[in-house]
Amino acid sequence: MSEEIQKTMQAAVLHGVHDLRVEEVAAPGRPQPNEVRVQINTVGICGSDVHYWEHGRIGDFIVESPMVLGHECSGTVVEVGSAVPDLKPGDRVAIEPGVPRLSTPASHFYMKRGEYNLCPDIFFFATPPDHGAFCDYVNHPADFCFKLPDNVSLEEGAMIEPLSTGIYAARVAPIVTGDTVVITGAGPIGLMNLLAARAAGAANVVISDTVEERLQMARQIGATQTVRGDAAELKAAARELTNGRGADVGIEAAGHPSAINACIGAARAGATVVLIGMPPGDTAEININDLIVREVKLRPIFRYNNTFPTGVNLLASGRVDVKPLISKRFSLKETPEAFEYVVANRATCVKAVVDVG
Ligand code: 572
Ligand code: ZN
Repeated sequence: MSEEIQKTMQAAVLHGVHDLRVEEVAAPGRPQPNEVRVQINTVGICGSDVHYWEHGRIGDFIVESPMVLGHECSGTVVEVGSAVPDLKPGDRVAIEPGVPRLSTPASHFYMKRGEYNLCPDIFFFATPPDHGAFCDYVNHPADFCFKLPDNVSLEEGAMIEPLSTGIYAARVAPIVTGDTVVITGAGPIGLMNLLAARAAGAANVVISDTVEERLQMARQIGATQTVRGDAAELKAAARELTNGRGADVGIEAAGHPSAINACIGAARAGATVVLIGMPPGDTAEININDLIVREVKLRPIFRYNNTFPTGVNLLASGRVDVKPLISKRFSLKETPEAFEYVVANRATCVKAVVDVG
């Protein structure tokens, strides 16, 4: 192909704390042989995007130079590299934002094990210094673009990324048919985990939060019980459902020390508690003796791997419906207002999305 392609495009670029600008930037050139050029359609706003906007950093990842935000994205393939076997222009795809660069032996080691989320050199949209997807076009490896069937919208496709944490948690725990699961935290991550847990066959999902609006949403999308109270109430709820044992699986999605301990406390002996939330200050006091005598296994997860094909199937089959979680839509030009909106409406806004195309 040799027609001219656009040299510039619009993008939402973070210049500093509370300084997000929609401006003209250089567009990507021709895709590499293994890449496709994707015209971005929908990008969800993640808590990490908001965190960079509010604080300019997450831990050691510091926004040192202007960075395009956004990593929950989908779009339409507009050009295909010469070595791409299975995608063509016009295909609608969900984009997996994390791609190992394979620049070190360690990276090859983890890639060959299928644990590519652990590759130390992973490229990840909107994690400094890597640019994200609040823009018109990206070039992306075709292996990390997943064709959506006709019955899955691009908006739903963009939700596969946040759903992936739930798919991965359910897989590694594992959640098996009939399980009783407790989830601490009913924010976007907790709610995506709720959807994935039900799809994995959990018979009972008890979810806790301090915000009633979030619990109401949780009940609407499949929570069998919600708890607004403290750790004792969550534990009592889990025990009542399990002949006094406690939950088979715990999923910690609040990132608060008290929620971590509430999740562990509600889990039965021999359970796995999946840790997703990152506590501010990085640490939490945990009773190790309690973990040992009850053989409660802690299983931290870092992003996910190999979840997108599952995500496509869950949406296409109707086993998961992410549509109720999309709370508000904005245009690319309105991205700065979208961030203001998300922060002002944390209790009720689960997922705001930017319709780029
Ligand atoms: O969807 C990917 C994702 N990952 C998050 C948060 C939100 N969305 N993580 C929490 C922050 N870490 S990090 O290691 N980092 C900024 C690279 O602290 C990544 C995973
Ligand atoms: Zn995210």
